[in-house]
Amino acid sequence: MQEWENRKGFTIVELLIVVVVIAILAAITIVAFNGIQNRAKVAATQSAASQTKKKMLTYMIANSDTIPTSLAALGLVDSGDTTYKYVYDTTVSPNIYCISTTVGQLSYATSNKSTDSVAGQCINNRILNPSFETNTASWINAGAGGTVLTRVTAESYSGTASLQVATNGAASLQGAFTTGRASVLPNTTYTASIWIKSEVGRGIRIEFGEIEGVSTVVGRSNSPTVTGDGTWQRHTVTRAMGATANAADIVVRNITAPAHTFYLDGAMISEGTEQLVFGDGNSNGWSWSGAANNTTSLGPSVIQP
Ligand SMILES: [Ca+2]
Repeated sequence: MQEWENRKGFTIVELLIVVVVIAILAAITIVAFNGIQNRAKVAATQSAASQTKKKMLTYMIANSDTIPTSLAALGLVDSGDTTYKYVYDTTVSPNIYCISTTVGQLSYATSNKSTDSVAGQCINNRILNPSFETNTASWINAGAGGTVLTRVTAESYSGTASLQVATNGAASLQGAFTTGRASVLPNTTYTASIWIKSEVGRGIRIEFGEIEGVSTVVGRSNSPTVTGDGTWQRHTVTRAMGATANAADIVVRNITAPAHTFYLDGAMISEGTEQLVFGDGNSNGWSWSGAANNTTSLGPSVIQP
């Protein structure tokens, strides 16, 4: 017994305590390292976006305040995991633009409307009147007659107004659509989305139409039918436009006949398949391409969480 008590070394319990302490210290170090690494990545991406802004301003000074039609003119070329997106409009005065820099999964943007870099990748929202802030222009009723469209301020998802759609129940598939068509490029994929607040238990879908010529509908892609729950819900559908496409529209349809009053807001058509947070010329870092609230717009958006 005496020999046992005088033994040198550690007991199992002591060794376990040491192992646990080392594991905790290692975990703390890893968490701290990841935090520093993420902050460094954000800072590097923001810095790259700021450099982009300086290059653009320098170009504009040398070119009578006009912007280039390609980022190559600014010396910006994709390399490694750093990529750029450039959306712009040289038909308006002053010219408007948004350039986003993406490093890995992080995107920061700079635009004619931003002084600092803004999180997000640059996109065009091709819907002409996306948020009904001033009127109901570019939208009319769809389906059999008897649907009344009204701009209201009692409900809104974005800004202070939305479009109230009151169907009279005379037929199924009544609703509203964008008669002011969105211009799109052929052989390009777009995602259409709109926020809808409908009555509980009522089914609504949106249809994303592909148009060629003046007004010929080539085809439509339907979203799944979403059942209303009394809150704002986003309806989304993606379509790969064909070789003859020049425009697109969004149709919102109440699936069944009984009269139904619902609200639309935050409509967007953007290039690509990613579901991005709604943005228009009133959003941070965004510009209207013409009259506020009634033209297309461009700016940075992040992936919808
Ligand atoms: Ca609105």
